[in-house]
Amino acid sequence: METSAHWGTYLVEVSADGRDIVAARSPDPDAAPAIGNVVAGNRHRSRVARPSIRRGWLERGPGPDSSRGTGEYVEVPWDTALDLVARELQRVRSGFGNQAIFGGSYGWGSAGRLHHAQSQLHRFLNSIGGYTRSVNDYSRGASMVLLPHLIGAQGALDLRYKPVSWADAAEHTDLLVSFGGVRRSNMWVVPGGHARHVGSGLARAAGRTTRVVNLSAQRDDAFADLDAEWIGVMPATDTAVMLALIHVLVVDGLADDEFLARYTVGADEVRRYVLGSSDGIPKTPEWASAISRTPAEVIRELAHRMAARRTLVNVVYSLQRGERGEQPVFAGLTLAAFLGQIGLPGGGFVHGFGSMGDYGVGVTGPRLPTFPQGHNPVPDFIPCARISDLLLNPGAEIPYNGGTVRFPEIKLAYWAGGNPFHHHQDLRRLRDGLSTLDTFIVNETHWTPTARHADVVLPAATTVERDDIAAGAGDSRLRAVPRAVPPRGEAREEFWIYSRLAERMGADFAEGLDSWQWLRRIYEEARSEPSFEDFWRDGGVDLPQEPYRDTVFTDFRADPVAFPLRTPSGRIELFSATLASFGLADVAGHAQWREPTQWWGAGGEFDLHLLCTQPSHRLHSQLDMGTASQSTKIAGREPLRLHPVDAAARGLADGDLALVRSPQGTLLAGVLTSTDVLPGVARMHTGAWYDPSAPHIADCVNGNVNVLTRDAPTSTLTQATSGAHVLVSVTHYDGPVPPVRAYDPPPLSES
Ligand SMILES: Nc1nc2c(c(=O)[nH]1)N[C@H]1C(S)=C(S)[C@@H](COP(=O)(O)OP(=O)(O)OC[C@H]3O[C@@H](n4cnc5c(=O)[nH]c(N)nc54)[C@H](O)[C@@H]3O)O[C@H]1N2
Ligand SMILES: Nc1nc2c(c(=O)[nH]1)N[C@H]1C(S)=C(S)[C@@H](COP(=O)(O)OP(=O)(O)OC[C@H]3O[C@@H](n4cnc5c(=O)[nH]c(N)nc54)[C@H](O)[C@@H]3O)O[C@H]1N2
Ligand SMILES: [Mo]
Repeated sequence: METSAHWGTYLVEVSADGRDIVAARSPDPDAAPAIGNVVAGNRHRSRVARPSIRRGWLERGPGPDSSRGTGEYVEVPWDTALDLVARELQRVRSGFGNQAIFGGSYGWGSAGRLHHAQSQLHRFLNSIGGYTRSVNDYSRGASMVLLPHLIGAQGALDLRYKPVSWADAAEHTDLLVSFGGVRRSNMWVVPGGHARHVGSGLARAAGRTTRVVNLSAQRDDAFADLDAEWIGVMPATDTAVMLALIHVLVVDGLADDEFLARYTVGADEVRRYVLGSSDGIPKTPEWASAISRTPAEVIRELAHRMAARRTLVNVVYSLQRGERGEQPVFAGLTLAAFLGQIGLPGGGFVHGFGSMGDYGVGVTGPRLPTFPQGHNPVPDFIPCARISDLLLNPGAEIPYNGGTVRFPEIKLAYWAGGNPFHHHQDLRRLRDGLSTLDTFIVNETHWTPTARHADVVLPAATTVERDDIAAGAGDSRLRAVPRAVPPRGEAREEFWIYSRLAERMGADFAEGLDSWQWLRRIYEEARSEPSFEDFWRDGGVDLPQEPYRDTVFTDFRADPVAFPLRTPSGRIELFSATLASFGLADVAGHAQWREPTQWWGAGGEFDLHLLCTQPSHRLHSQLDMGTASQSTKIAGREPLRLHPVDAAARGLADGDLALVRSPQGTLLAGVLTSTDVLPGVARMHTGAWYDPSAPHIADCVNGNVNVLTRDAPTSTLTQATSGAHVLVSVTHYDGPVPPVRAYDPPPLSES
């Protein structure tokens, strides 16, 4: 039977009694290893089997509680749990107003179009009067705020959905200069899943005709088939290299002044800045080399190569998940503008080659079925990465995108389809934030650390346990995703949960339909043929593969007056008067280098720069207990990869346990040495489940990087996560070895 996840479409085999998934496989040679997590994960002891209430909350009632995350749960019948939740929502709503409910929000959940956890939760909360919401995402939260100022909101959207395609690159691009490489493992994931993995195949094809240059701290950020040239750049210093490339273009007469004059505003401010006339510091390759450790000659020579050929500048998402994360995006776009190839086939700027499997597939898709969320009358919102700030500082105001956001007082958070103990930074601080709540409700498939901090945990069915429809942007097929096995234990579809809650609260969530009728409805609202019956019987319908011909900038290049960008000037804003008018201390009108606190030049005790990257063998934290994910662990924990020279200096060898420290916290990791990473840099994947079971040894003994990261925003403009980078110190751990308890359910008793 076929099923679909964000990590792809694959086949599952069901046991003879029909209850269990016993095998999962894909014939696709580019299939994601994460498929290998599903069999063990779907029936794992960490599944939430019954509605569960934290004993402390059950006995003492709602209220702030710093013991969340410890203690036992009482399993109760569904009716009891739903009554409690409905009554508590009613108490908060009538006593404090709907803005006191945080519609927790962020998270990748599962891939279906109907059983999309957040759409379901948001529709339910809207049906009872709304909630405080979050905006933007953890993926490219800084770019989402910055780019509309530079290329217009539509341009920023088009850059995501209609970028220069891999096919354009294969045909036209001579040189792909990629800051952050092109990671094959990241292309295994597509939001919504794809029928076939095409991203890495398209990248491989482009690699045959296009010279790829990987500017990164890791050699294997560009996957082997691309035969890329590696230029080492210390993390968080790319902006300096980009400015130096512009400096060379200007000084050596290689900048495209005609393009700059016709299509951009602000090139003069940039020229003055890179030449040093505005701040006394010429941004020469020698200057950048002292910051990035990239040899000056290499920078100079690269600038000349870029100007001589059709060149595409790529900035991967991770660069903007750091302090002042908007700057490498701003500088990358500025560099492409100085080359003057924006809007030419295969030239200009892209922001996401190698970050997602659907980026650059080159196909526009039809409208996909969507579950309507209704209307939220509550105006309050936060940029999503400010969740701890919200909970810890009710009433406070923060700057955001030139305005201010005021934090309402939150009494109750309801989370579904996301794992803040995976996605958020500084978990100690997050725990403090969650302890301020009166009530924390979580729908989960598994006893994740987030579920273990909740007061009420409602067990949700997984993708293989319900009927759904799946497709991603630019997909080749809209798929029927039939239920393969019954829900585990007493798990239910969230549709069922919200229908029952809404009934209790006198609200209308379901409009009198059951989930199967809704499946038909959202299908029929999006398509008239084939009929829903035929679609379901055939297991799906092929979608037209209409290639788009480049991009945001093609029409604009042809005629910037007839097709202006939707910026104040109608052009690309290399200097944005709007940004400058905000008067922010940390973001100017043009791209700038300023020293972050998290970089090698900071010096001091925390002497390794840790990259926190996307995990190859799972999606974020999902199914970390699964076979594929566990196969990557070292000494039973998340690996810490570092250069052999750095390992030797600390007395570390492959397979050892390391204690990793930052000012925020400590963790245990398994040591893996590699010359694919620059000296001074270390790498851990995100997504190991938080394990605080031996606090005398470390805050997390399983290797969740977010005990180390800082809860500091990218900037006062964007307020996004800076979790990709943190400075750490690493020592050999030779104490008693604590067991990993992250995947054990909490103590449970029956009511
Ligand atoms: N330090 C650091 N941290 C990072 C990043 C980084 O670079 N560095 N990257 C960030 C990025 S880009 C992202 S996108 C985030 C991802 O953060 P998340 O999206 O929060 O991470 P997931 O592990 O995918 O969480 C999804 C949760 O939904 C649950 N789930 C699955 N299906 C269902 C369902 O049907 N219903 C319900 N109710 N639950 C379901 C899963 O069990 C899982 O716990 O992490 C961010 N965190
Ligand atoms: N297998 C798998 N694939 C995924 C995901 C997953 O969980 N698993 N998550 C998906 C999601 S939600 C997202 S948002 C994307 C994220 O996509 P990205 O943000 O592109 O992914 P990362 O792996 O965080 O970073 C890619 C590379 O950037 C490099 N890098 C980090 N910081 C810097 C820097 O300052 N300068 C330079 N030059 N390079 C740097 C790192 O070496 C890293 O290997 O991935 C998606 N793909
Ligand atoms: Mo993401």
